[in-house]
Amino acid sequence: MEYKRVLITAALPYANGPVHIGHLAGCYLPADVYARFQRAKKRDVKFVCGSDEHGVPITIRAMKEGISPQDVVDKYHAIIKDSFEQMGISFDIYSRTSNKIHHETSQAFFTKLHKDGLFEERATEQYYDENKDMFLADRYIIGTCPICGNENAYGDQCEKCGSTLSPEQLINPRSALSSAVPVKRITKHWYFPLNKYEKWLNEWIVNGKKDEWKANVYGQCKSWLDSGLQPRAMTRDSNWGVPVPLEDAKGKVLYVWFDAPIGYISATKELTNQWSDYWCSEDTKLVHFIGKDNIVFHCIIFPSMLKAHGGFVLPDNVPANEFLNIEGDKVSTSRNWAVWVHEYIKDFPDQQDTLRYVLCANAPETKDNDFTWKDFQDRTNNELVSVFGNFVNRTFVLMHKLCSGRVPPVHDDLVTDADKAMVAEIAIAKQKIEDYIENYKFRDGLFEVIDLARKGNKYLQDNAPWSLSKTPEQQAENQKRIDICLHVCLQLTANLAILANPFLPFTANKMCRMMKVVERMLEWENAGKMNLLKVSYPLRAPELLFRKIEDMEVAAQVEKLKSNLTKTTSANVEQTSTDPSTKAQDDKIVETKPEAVAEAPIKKAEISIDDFSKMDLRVGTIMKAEKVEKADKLLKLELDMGDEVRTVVSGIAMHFKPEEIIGKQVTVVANLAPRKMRGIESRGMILMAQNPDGRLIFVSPLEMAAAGSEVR
Ligand code: B3M
Ligand code: ZN
Repeated sequence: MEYKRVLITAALPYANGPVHIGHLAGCYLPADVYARFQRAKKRDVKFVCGSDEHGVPITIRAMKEGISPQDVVDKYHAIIKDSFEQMGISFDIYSRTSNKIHHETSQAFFTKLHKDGLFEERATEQYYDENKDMFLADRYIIGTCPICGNENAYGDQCEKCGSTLSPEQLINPRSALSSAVPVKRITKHWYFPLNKYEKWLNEWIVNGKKDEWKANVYGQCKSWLDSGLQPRAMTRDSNWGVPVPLEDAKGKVLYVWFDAPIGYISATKELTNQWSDYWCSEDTKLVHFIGKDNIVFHCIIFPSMLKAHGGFVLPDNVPANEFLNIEGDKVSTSRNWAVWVHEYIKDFPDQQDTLRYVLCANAPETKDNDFTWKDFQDRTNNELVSVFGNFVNRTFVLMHKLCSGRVPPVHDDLVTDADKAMVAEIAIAKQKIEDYIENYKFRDGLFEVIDLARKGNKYLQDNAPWSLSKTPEQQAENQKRIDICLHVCLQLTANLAILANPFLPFTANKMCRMMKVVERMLEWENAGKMNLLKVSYPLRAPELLFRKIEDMEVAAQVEKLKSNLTKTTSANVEQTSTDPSTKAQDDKIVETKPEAVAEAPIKKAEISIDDFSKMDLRVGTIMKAEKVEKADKLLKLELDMGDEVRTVVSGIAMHFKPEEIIGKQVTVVANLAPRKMRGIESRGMILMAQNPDGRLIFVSPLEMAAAGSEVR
């Protein structure tokens, strides 16, 4: 269907720290490429974003830095906004959820649902700090981990052993704010009945969207839906956030994942009076760009909220990316293992497109990917500089030298098939790039841009105008062929500017300056034309489009990463993106039973290396675990295998509680023939070590490995 408008959102980053290149690669860069392309297609585009300034991540950061939450958001909002601007992320608005308009919009949304009688009110017991006079979010409760004995485990997670916890599991719980022993108090909250939307969501996602949405996105939605949805509290006890707009809700704020996505609507309102044309009309194409940890909120919870409210358009697509690791290790803000965008800009001034290029060429579109400084150097030097930059530079230098600085004419009688073939490639590339971008395959699109420049280089090399002009006489004799060749190369340069523009906007602008054309030339419909530069039109001298990255710079960056690395302490708080206060909520607690004693190990017959290499061993990350009904020993696991999510049924239920093992990395025999257990198809087996006392231990990589990594 043809849409009238394109409404593009990018996840609102928490204003509790600066943004790093993983954020860029995962969400903001693809969103920007898409937005720039849509604008170049002259579509009616709004690209909205802003800082997410509520929730536990902010208050935790405030506690850590010893400043107020307001100071935290003011500080990081400014840094984040500036980083995006510097990197050319072309939001139409970058707002913030502390704005009045957002408070009003999200409160009105809540009020509408409340008036419609949608919320269920529930009273539950929660930990309360009597010294501070407040209820404690899970992250604010510290105690001894029941699994590993770490005395500084959080109410939602032990950072030492990685177990997911709930506050009730902590031994000797204490308040992180005052160290007081918390007491239990009854508190009332408003629950959104997600369960009532299950049927509709199934209809909409499973029967409707599966072919369009990326496999990782669809897979996560499906597994949430399959395990059944529960009502979810949409309010919290806190003094930081959007106050719940009800009489009997003193000291309560909207749950951050209730208010934050409404931030997309408030930002659009702030941007234009015509906001409802975008949000409330069926001919808007709404696209949410996010990271994979936000999938459930954008595909399940927010759409249900929109549906419940009524009158809003639903997302057409949610192209979530996976994660970008750094130098082989997972990004960790608490360990400071990250490349910060504001620091990159300082270290590499005017090299924005270089980073945009590398991050897009290596984007974690279908699986987690790794960023290394060496790869940054290689891609810059071997692709941007040697292929794209080199082609444009050679074309300009030769045109100045052999065609007196003006666009040479075409001499029809001397045009060859090779010239025509080169011209034809431009239209082919245009179509491919367009299709790739429309389908959120930005890496493939960018590859086509470089490939076209590569073809330009080859064309130039084959014609070698420099070898036709060794003496003035020879040049005079060959001038017509020289003209044709450089005419084609110059028109190709103009076309490359158009095709590269969504990806490399700074470069496209420089090229416009060199060609003395206005930026309007960059409109997409102009791609494929061979008269973008008029014959005899004088052009400027070439500017350097990209520069080489030196070995020294690579070494310095790697060194910087390593020396910045801090050890995790309990005082360090990960810049989590999913609100930690709710993590344990959807997990079910399972009783463990006494463990069986292991049998003596059996010595097996010797095998050859070939026998061994038949096994495809992989690292998988446990994303979900649940008991299999009527089977005491079995757990059904969902494993992130990098490019797919797998279901494996494992006989470890007597040894582990499902909620303890979420996030653990395990070794999987990935090519084991599938088999059905209790009606569930198990695809693979996980490896366990067994202690003499019968205890089972996961065979896990010592350091976090990318999901799907081969074990050899
Ligand atoms: N702030 C999580 C994140 O920064 C959250 C996104 C909100 S999008 C409405 O990844
Ligand atoms: Zn622990």
